[in-house]
Formats: sequence, C-alpha cells, structure tokens
Amino acid sequence: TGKVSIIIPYYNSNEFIKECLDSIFQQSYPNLEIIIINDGSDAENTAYLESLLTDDRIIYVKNEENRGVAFSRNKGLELATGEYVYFLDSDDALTHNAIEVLVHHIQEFPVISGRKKRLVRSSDYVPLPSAKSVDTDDAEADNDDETISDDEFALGTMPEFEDVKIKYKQTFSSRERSILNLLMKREFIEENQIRFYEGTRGYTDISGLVQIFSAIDSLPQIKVRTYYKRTGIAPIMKPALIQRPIEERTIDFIQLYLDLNKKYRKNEQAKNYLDKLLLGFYRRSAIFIFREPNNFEKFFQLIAGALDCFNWQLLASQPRHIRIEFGYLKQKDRNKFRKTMQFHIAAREMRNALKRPATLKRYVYKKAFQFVAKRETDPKLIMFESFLGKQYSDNPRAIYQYLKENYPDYKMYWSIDPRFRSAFPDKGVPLVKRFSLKWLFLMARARFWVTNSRMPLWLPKPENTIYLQTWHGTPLKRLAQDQKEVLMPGTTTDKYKKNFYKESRNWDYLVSPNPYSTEIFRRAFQFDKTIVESGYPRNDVFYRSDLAERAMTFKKKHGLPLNKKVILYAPTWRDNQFHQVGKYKMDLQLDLTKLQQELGSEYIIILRMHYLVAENFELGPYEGFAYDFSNHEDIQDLYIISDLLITDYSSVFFDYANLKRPMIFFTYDIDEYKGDIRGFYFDFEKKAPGPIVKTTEEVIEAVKFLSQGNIPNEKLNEFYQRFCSLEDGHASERVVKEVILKNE
Ligand code: C2G
Repeated sequence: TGKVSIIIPYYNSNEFIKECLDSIFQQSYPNLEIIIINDGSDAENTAYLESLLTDDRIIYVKNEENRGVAFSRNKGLELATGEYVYFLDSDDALTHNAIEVLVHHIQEFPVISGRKKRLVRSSDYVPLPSAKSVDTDDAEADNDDETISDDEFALGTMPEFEDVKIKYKQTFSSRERSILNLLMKREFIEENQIRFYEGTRGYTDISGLVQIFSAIDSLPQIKVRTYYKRTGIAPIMKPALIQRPIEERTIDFIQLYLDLNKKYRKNEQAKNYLDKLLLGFYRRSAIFIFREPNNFEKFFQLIAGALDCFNWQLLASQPRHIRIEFGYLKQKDRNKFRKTMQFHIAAREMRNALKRPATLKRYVYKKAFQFVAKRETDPKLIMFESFLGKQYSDNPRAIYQYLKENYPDYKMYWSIDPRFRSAFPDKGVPLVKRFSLKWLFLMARARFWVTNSRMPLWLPKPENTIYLQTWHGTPLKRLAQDQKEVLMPGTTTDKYKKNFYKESRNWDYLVSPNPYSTEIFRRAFQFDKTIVESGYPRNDVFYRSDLAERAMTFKKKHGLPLNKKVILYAPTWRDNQFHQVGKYKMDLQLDLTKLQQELGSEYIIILRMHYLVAENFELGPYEGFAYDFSNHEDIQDLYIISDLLITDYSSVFFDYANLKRPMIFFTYDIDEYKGDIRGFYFDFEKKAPGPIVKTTEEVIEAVKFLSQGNIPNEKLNEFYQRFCSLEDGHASERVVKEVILKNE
C-alpha cells in the first residue's frame, strides 16, 4: 500500500476541476499525494482552483506563464515522492476505486493500465461509481475508449479483485497515444529517466510512452473502468484544439518522430511503435496535408525526409495505395507522388460520395459547382441570403435595398428556402431556390456573397468571390469559440467549433455594429481579415423621418387596431430545448390571459419567436389582443410599430435601443441561461436598460410603471452610447462603399 502521486496539470479549466478533485478526494485508496501544477491560468481560473485546495495531501505549484503540458508533467515528476505515479487531466475524473484496483494488480510489473470511458457531454458524468469489471473479451479490447450504456455503468459495483480479467500487451499499436490512466512505479520512471518532450506543443504523450515501451516487456491492462475521459468538450479557446491547423501538427509530429528515432532506433520495441505511429499519422492526415497545393513541396520534403529512418517491413501489411505512396516518397519522386496523391484524394471523395444517395448528389453538385466556378466571376452579380434563406430581412436586405436605389446596374438575387416562400414579397425581388441548378450557376459566378448566417461548408467558395458576412446581432450570449459547452442537438462542442472555424476562414469582410462587437467577433470568430465597423445596415431605417407613417401603413395593412398601444414580445431561443435538430421549443411562459385582463384595454401584444423556434401558438382565445408575427419577413417592421419591447437575452434589444423606447426583460430562466446554457459577455443584470422580471405579474407591473413615464433614461443613454453610437442611418452606405464599390 505504497503512496501514489497523482499529477494534474491545470490550465483554465475551472468548469471541470471540481469534479476532478472530488473524484480524487473520495478515492477508496487513501495513501495519495496530489500534485497540481497550475500552468499559468488566468486570475479567475486560478482563484477558483485555489478555493478547492482543501485537502492536506495536495502539493500545489504555479508556473509563472503557460508552459504547456509536457513541462508541467515533468515538473510533477520532479516533485513526486510516492511509490507510484499516475497522470490525470484536470477535466477528467476517476472512478471510486480506480487507484485501489490498479495498485492491487500492478504486482511485479513496472506499469499497468486500466480502461477509460468517454464523457461526451458533462451530463454524462455519474459521480463516483466504482470501477466495474468488464468481462467481454471483444475485438474492441485494444481500444480503450469503450461505449457502454450509462445505466450499466451507474450500477457498477466493486469487482471481486480476483475476478478481474487482465490482458498482457507485448506490442504497442498506434492507437496507444495517451499517458493517462497508467499507474507507474516511480523507481522505474527514475531509472529510465522518463520525461516528456517540451520542444513541441502537441504529441508530447508519445514522447513519454516511447520511453516506457522501450523499457518494458509487457503491459498488463486490467479490464476495469477506472478513468473518465472528457472528449468533445473543448474548454473555451484552448488553442490546442482548433487553432492548430494540420500544417502545424504535421511539423510537430515529424519533429518529434525524428528526435525520438535518434534516441530509440536501437530498441526494437520502441522503434516499431514509432513507425506505427508515423504510419497511423500519415494514414489519418495525408489527404488533408496534400489537399492544399501550396503545402505540397514543403510537406513532401518533410515527410520524405522522415522516411529515411522508417522500417520498410511494416509496409507489407498496408493497403496498396499506401505502399505506392511510400515508394514514391522514398524515391523522392515528387511528380509521381503528386499524381498518386491526387488520385487518392479523388478516390476517397468518390468513395464517400457513393455511401448514400444524398452524399452522391452533393458530390455531383459540388463538382459541377467547381466546374462553373472556374470561369471568371461576374463583377456585377451579388447573391443575398438571410437566415439560411428563411427571411427577406436583416442586414442583407438593407444593403440590397440601398444598392437597388443607388446602384441599379447590379444584378442581385435572393437565395431562398422554398418552404419559406411566403416570407418573401410576391414580386419585385428576384428569388432563386437554394441548391437549385440556377442557384448553382449564380453562386459559382457571383462576385459577392452577402449573408448574415453561415453557408454550407461543403460548398467551395470560388477563388474570386468576395464573401461579406454581416452577422445578425450584437452579442450578449457567448458566441462560437467563446462558448464553453455547446448544447445544441446534432453536434458536439468540438465539432461545432471546428466547423465554425472553417466557416469563418471563408469570410472576407465582417460587418460590426460597434467597437464592443468588433472585439468579441475578432476572438470568437477567430477572424483577422477586414472588419467593417459601420453600425448595422438594418438599423438605418430607424433614422428615417417617416417612421410614424410607416407604422400606420403597416398597422392598416395587417388589420391591427389603431387605438391601442403595441407591446412586442421577442425572446430568443434556448440551445437545450428542442424538438429535433434545428427546430427549437419555446414554452410561452407569459400568461396571456392575465396580460389581457390587466392590459387589454390599452394594449395589444405581438408575439415574435426566433427563427429557430418552431412553435405554433393557439391564439384563438386572445383574438383582438395577441397576434403571432413569428413568420413575418423582417422584425424591423415590428420594432417600428411597437411602443414597448419585452425580450430576454436576444440581441433584439441592442437594435431596439436606437428607438429609445421602453424595454422589459422577461428572464424567467436567467440563472440557468447565464450559467450552463450560454453565459454572457457582460453583467446583464446590472447593465440591462430596463426592468428585469421573472413572472407575468412582474411584467404587468413593469408595463404599468413604464407607461407612467418612468423610463430609466440614464441607463438607456449609457447603453445607447456603448452600443448604438455609430448608428446614423448611413451604415448600408458605408458597407457598400467599403466592400462592394472597392472590389467591383
Ligand atoms: N430575431 C427575431 N425574432 C426574435 C429574436 C431574434 O427576428 N424573436 C432576429 C433579430 O434580428 C436578432 C437576430 O434574429 O437580432 C438574432 O437573434 P438572437 O436572439 O440574438 O439570437 P441568435 O440568432 O442566437 O444570435 O451575435 C448575436 C448572436 O449570435 C445571437
């Protein structure tokens, strides 16, 4: 029962550290030394971590700046005094008896491993179940990421130690790339001077593993789940995950491979492992590395160079195309390699395409698109789209209308989702169905794409097309890379962030409504091209002199009573409440019966749901009082006719503030929303330019209070200065001049 030193590097991961530490504090094996290396975390993360350091078995050290995980783990090894060492990551956790089971079984071996379970969402974590023995000896056994149902897991009991199955590994495959979940004797570590390579940012685990593998004959793996590995939840802005493009990772990997080769080429076990890693890396990454023509020469040389020390016998079991490619790399025949690689890439695309009719269709479409896009772009052709073709609205519409009035020689089209045809004018606006053949021709030849949301990622932007991304709101809710955990259905945090990153690579210009948004957009979208800080084109309308006439015309056209004041209710959507992918739920928490009783004589209410919300409200009983304008083409019209806005965390209030009319924030779920669901960029409760309320009664009270002229003018002005001061009715003009006219 020797002491175990658990080594945990920590870098800005305060969302998960409590779970991690609790899982150690409650280990059934008490003889622990818990070494935590704070690797230059920011003040907030540091303070939180430090508040949790209550156990006197903890040794806590800080790096002055962020030095990387290899450095931190090495430091941990220097500090460790236990008989055993064990690495744990600060966003992972252990099962209740993990250490006990590992220590029990290590016996005379220098190293032993347990098994891992993946946590994809934080809610998958079941606090502290005991390790459970796995008795199926399935083909997956080599893969330490297993998928089992949570139920089975939660019911896990302490295994009878004698019953635990053990597998002894003598060779190490390229799947073994993690130092986590290995219990190691410290004497062994020190005798072999095992340390992590600090010269690269990635792949440092393998630098430790290769040393271990070079020094052992056999690695026992007990078939007991001991470790929860969190995947798919990228802590905000962890550069390791998304910002490290394939080029950088390739350079890191090859550097490490060459370096380790020098040291271990005489050790068969280690050499074998390294070469398998190289093969694995090549097979996973080659097509991504060589797909980009500009990278070709550099990476050809790099990889061909690395192969000088490769053991060619390993190739025998590889597929034919890999053998051929490696052959050309070895001969340094770049032309033949290039041709083979092009074929490989094309064949792979084709194979993916043939999987399903839908992917085949897309493949053919994409090829046709690329073919058309080879022709020159038409400098007068502009394609517009708003909210994925669902609306004729927002910034794209304002820019469109400005151009139409002032530069009528442009050929302009609106891309529409045919299911939303009724949200577009009957005539006067040229419409084209998204993904139709005509759309393909227009999109592939247009000089400009103007949109406020994302484009399908599989659609290759033509080389000379300029993509103007207007976005659709000043952010209060955390955006894109700034989101901690993405709860939307049909994606994971990792996938979402990666896709967002790819999407924003395509943008050439981004419109920003104010300096506050500029700063956020730069970071959250990882955008370093031109930001046009112009104010929002969609808000130009507020600065026209005919707002009253417009309101009157609108009310008459839609049969709204002219003698009543108008309340607009426009809430946002909830990431974690949905019917299916892309269709979100909205409980109407506002009690319309009460509202009508209390306010009906003076007011009507217009309901406007977010475009992602798919909900049909039964408004029959409230005829003459409540109206559903969720499908109306553009919310700007509704702002103009309303006398008061009720919203929540939606960016609508940044726009509405331009009108300097009263606002109420109906935030019945604020704690949950500002916490787990999204998180905010500023202290909303302090800065909101109007009362914050949680119940219908409070809404009614607030409406009455505001209608007596109690407008919080000071807050409203402060808010206006911060978010609306660029708005003057000329934002569209500024965008057109900066983006369209300059690039014709
Ligand atoms: N919107 C609307 N009706 C609503 C809510 C929003 O028409 N009930 C429109 C508004 O133009 C708003 C935009 O959709 O500005 C974006 O809506 P948000 O509620 O802010 O939500 P989201 O689409 O998540 O965008 O940077 C801004 C954020 O990305 C928010």
